[in-house]
Amino acid sequence: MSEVAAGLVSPEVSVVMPCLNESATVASCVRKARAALERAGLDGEVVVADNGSDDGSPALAEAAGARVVPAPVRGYGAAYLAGLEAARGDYLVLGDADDSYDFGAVPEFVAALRAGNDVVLGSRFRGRILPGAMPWLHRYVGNPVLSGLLSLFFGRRVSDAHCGLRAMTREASRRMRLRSSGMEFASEMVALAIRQGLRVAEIPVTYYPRGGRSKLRSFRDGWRHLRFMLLLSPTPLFLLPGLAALLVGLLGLVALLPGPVRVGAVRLDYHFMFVASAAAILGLQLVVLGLAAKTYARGELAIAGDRWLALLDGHFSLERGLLVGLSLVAAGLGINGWILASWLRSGRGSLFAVRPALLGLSLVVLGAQAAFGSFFLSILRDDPRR
Ligand SMILES: Nc1nc2c(ncn2[C@@H]2O[C@H](COP(=O)(O)OP(=O)(O)OP(=O)(O)O)[C@@H](O)[C@H]2O)c(=O)[nH]1
Ligand SMILES: [Mg+2]
Repeated sequence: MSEVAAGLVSPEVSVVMPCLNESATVASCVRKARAALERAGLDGEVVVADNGSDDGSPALAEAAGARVVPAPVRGYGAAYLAGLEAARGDYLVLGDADDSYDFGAVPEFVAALRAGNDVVLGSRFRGRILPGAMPWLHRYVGNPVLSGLLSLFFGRRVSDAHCGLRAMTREASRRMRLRSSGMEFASEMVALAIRQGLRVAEIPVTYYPRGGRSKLRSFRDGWRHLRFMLLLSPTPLFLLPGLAALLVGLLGLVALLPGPVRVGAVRLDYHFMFVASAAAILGLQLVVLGLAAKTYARGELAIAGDRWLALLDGHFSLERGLLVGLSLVAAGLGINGWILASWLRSGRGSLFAVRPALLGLSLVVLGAQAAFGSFFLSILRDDPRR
């Protein structure tokens, strides 16, 4: 038994595989990874993280030369978290135990880490996808859409956010503090690497048809990726749609105040003013929620450097928020008070001042939202005992 296998010295590379009932393939994956390490003269170990196989996979993996670690919690991410915890290498290479990736590429990933990258992602879309390896729903819808959203939300183009063959340094793993338990672990690693400004590279890889049965459930796991990304992205989730709705709503309210507006052959009237009012109110609601979510994220998730928060830090105070909010309420009440007064003065006859009344009502609601929203943001931002 070598010193590495005996646990006396830390190996340079750990190849970590999550495994759930992969008896058809896990041994061959372990052997391929070990052979690749040996060929490249790399000092390494193979760690298989299993949490519930009942088909003898762990024993097969061990016989093929892996160190098997049991993961207490179910799930792809949970298996990786246990595997990474047990891994001792400075370079960590991650890959499925289903023979869908060529572990012969391990040295290439290690070389990319040695070249200074913190995270190296395989890309099947820049490489090759063999016939039968990926169903069309994943190939043309799921993967491109989710990878595209991840690129958009997190600000860096990645061509294949879910490739199962990837690598990172131990230092990057420590900094990211990954914790997703399901398939969204793949998205988490890419998203956090980008957020934390780590050096991310892509290497084209080939995707082979897997042996054994897939553990991936398209809709459940697709949703887990999507919800993970949304929960980390208040800007596209709340702020951008909120600002757009607020702007369109306010413009509509102002434009329709004097009377109907013609846009080409269409006449926009009251109905659209109601829509505009609702849009403005909803928009401000979303903006407040977005700012609250960002404020929370700064404290809880230690995500700094956000320009919206910088804007809040520079310009927001509870008093200013209240001043703006209460001024809007006063303006709205003023408009509706004036309408009421003229109605009373005219002998309470028929009343038809829908446009200004709707503007007034909208201003009251927007102002109240701004005032209460300011309190809420202040609760999140300030210690009241200061
Ligand atoms: N330990 C453990 N491993 C899991 C679990 N779910 C999936 N895996 C393993 O994680 C790897 C990826 O799962 P796959 O079913 O291959 O998912 P996929 O690669 O996205 O889908 P396919 O393209 O169909 O292979 C495989 O090695 C699985 O055995 C789990 O709950 N626990
Ligand atoms: Mg797979």
